[in-house]
Amino acid sequence: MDGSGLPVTRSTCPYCGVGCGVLLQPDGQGGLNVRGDPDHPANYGRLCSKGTALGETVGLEQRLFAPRVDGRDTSWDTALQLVADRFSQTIAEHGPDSTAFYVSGQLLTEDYYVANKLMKGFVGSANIDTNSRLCMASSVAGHKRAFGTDTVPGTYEDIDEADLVVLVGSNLAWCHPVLYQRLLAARKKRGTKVVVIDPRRTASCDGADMHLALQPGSDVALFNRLLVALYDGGALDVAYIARTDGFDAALKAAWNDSSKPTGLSEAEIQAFCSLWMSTDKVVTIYSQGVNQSTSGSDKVNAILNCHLATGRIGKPGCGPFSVTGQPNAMGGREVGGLANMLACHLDLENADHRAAVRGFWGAKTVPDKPGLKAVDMFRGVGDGRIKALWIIHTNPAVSMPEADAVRDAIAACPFTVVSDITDQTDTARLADVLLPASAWAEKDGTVTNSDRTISRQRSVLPAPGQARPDWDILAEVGRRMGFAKAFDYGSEVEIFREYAALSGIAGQFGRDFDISALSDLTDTEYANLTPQRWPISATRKGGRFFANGQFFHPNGKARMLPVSWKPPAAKTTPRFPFRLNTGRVRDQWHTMTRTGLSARLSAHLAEPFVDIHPEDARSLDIKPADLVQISSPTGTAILRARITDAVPLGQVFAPMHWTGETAPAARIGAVVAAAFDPVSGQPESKAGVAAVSRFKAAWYGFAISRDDMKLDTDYWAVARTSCGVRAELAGSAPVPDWDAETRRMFNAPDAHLTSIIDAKRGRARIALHQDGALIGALFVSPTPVAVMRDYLATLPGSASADILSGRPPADAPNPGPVLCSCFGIGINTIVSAVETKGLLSVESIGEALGAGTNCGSCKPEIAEVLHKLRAKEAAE
Ligand SMILES: Nc1nc2c(c(=O)[nH]1)N[C@H]1C(S)=C(S)[C@@H](COP(=O)(O)OP(=O)(O)OC[C@H]3O[C@@H](n4cnc5c(=O)[nH]c(N)nc54)[C@H](O)[C@@H]3O)O[C@H]1N2
Ligand SMILES: Nc1nc2c(c(=O)[nH]1)N[C@H]1C(S)=C(S)[C@@H](COP(=O)(O)OP(=O)(O)OC[C@H]3O[C@@H](n4cnc5c(=O)[nH]c(N)nc54)[C@H](O)[C@@H]3O)O[C@H]1N2
Ligand code: SF4
Ligand SMILES: [Mo]
Repeated sequence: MDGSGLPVTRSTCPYCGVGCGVLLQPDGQGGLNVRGDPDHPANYGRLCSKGTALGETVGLEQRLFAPRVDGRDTSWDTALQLVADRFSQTIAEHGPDSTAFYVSGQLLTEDYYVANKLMKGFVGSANIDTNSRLCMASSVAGHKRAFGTDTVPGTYEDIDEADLVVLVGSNLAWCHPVLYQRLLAARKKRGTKVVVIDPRRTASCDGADMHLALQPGSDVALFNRLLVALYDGGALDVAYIARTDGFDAALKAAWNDSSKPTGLSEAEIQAFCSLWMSTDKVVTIYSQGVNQSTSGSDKVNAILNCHLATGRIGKPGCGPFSVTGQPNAMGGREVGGLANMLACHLDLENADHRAAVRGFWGAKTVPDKPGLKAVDMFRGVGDGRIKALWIIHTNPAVSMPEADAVRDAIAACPFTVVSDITDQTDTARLADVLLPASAWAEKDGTVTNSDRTISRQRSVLPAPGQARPDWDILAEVGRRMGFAKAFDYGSEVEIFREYAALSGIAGQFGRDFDISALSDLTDTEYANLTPQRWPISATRKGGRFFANGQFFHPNGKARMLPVSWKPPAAKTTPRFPFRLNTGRVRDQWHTMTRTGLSARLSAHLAEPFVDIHPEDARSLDIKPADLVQISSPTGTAILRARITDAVPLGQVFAPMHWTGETAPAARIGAVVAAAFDPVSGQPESKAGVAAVSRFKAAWYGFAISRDDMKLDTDYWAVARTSCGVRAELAGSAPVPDWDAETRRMFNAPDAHLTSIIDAKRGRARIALHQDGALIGALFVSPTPVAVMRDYLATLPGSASADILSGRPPADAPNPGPVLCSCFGIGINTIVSAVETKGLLSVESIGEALGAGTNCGSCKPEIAEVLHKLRAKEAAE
């Protein structure tokens, strides 16, 4: 309870792996107030823009309320009996390996545990894989090779205490913003040096001491150079190396890589190596630029080698730190959600481990071979090996590489079940059976964040319609398949206790993961569980791993791996001359089913885009805001060009977020080939090849609308606004009658239409009013439409008689595109405040306007604006 009299509940943010604590306060009318939890050890009250906007994403407008079979609403009884029968029948006819589950690092631990138990223990196949295969698999493989288990030794306190933080393939400022704020705070206090290793210049480079724009995929060569430099410079920790095997072979492999291309100058490499060498407290944070690579596991081991060789691991302020992407990516690894793991960090290939888990579960058999990993799983769906598929809490028709082929495979699968909170996703639209899951604010359970801290997620809103928690749906299917006893769960806590007890067995095998001290939590203790870092057993509590040089290989030592540089799988050719890099933007989460509901978040970057270097743009005759077509041997996407030297020559970068729902021509996953790391099975989503050309649009359009529009042009992209939607459009064929087309698009046959049409020049400006209020407007031009978009987006619903000018009246301010989404402050407002008030720092802008003072996620971009203004002033 707080001053308002409404109850406050502690929970966890459902987005990234930082795992920030939130205070949730339902307003009693379906809405939710969200604040950072000042007591949570991950964020101490801070939230980023996405966390701050959580309350705007709990609306029910796109929710799925009832189970559906073949598109028709039905009862749970009918739907779940069908799922159980079809899975049982498929297993009986074609064997357990003809079925598969594809799940998610966003499932709660309890959901995940039940899914894994059902597939590995009772269906009798290891065909359960997860979107973590696209995300964390290379780190898992690298950790297991080096440490003997998948142990993340780093903690958030290490970032506070480090003197050098190296970000490798991590855009921390946008993807783990609260951790980045924590790094900036430490830097302010102790002058922490920051190095960013990333082919492109990102928001994380702003203010970094060094940005190494290495050639895509060359991280192994760079860290091998570092290992040799550590040896040459006498910076090795010989006593610690005695706790490892394989140093000589690793060093030899590193030597052999000495002349391998990194794209960096000798001076840059030397500067990096000497900074690393001369700093005792080094934390290397790495993420998808490392993992999503055909040499991802080797990249991980190249980094681990350097930390092991210098003993910079297991000590405060030191260590390799693979930051997890999804809120429960870590928990999913703990429960064994990947096709090549058992549960609780036990090994599928180990007969003793299998026997122990089988006995504990009371299962008949546990598979002794890994199941199909994501790429192979969907290939198996495509070629008919998989005949019954259940997809839970993930959207593979968008997020898998070769997404068009994956979409077609799912569509053709004889029986596909999808559990989601909405029916409006590319994957949900393909389901034979669609099951309504409760969403994060309606669910109870636990998640584990990047630094092994287990936190509670707590339900504060009622589940709408018939929606049910994922574990509950899975357990009932288990019971209906004939495994009544094994899936006899009445609540989350029963699952959690069982899982914690199983981890005790893992602990007895000497595994790292052990939370057995939580196996006898009472219901009340579970309800009140505070964030805790594992291990949590009678003998171990939250401590550091590897401080004593004790590892999890049979001989107790770590292994250094000999690793060698390999180029990305796809080679650029004259036909496909560009390297295609993909990733994330600050204010969207993956396929946008939740963040896309927030107008504030959608205002930051409202359209899919591709970043291309100015010289490449020039040689391809691409002008700012042109649409471009990106093609690869596997697919095509149309995206808006942003011309910027943040990407190097010959490389393009596109975000992963847009889908068939929001911009059907812009599904970048279709362009990404499914080449994968042979060790981890993780796809190379960051180093595809592509051809780039200008999209020959006959016309471009920009629309604003109060209601959803009927969009079916060659290119369209829609984003939510505070009063409806905005859409970018383009077509390759001329439109003969814009007035008629507009009425059709806005589904407004009777609205009052005003238009200015210049057919000769191919321009049209059309407004539709109803009862004196603007319901929509369309601006068409043969070149990209130049209107004040952010201003226009505020008009639907108002009188706005003079909208056809496309700009605000002379006396109205035009704030420009939103930079600070918390306070809705546009770039023009910031520029004019800098110019008129002589503001010199991000802090002074914050004081004057408030921008950047809530979550701070936009601070790097404000700094960039300041930087550009200063450069402009200097040039004048
Ligand atoms: N805003 C936002 N935050 C998120 C998410 C989101 O969807 N939106 N998703 C969450 C999830 S699941 C994940 S996994 C994380 C991902 O977090 P990050 O890994 O930080 O994000 P990405 O943008 O995927 O990729 C990081 C960087 O890798 C770089 N890179 C590409 N190739 C190479 C290379 O060969 N070497 C190196 N060193 N770098 C390279 C890219 O240019 C990119 O800037 O973010 C999490 N946080
Ligand atoms: N090109 C390219 N592709 C990538 C990446 C990249 O960098 N580049 N990154 C990869 C990575 S790291 C990741 S993690 C993946 C992420 O990709 P996905 O996991 O496919 O993306 P999400 O949008 O997070 O999908 C989550 C789905 O779960 C639904 N959902 C939300 N809450 C619940 C719930 O409580 N229960 C259930 N059952 N459903 C729910 C959402 O509506 C949504 O449809 O993308 C991968 N794909
Ligand atoms: S950093 Fe942002 S997205 Fe990540 S957990 Fe915290 S509030 Fe959520
Ligand atoms: Mo991820």
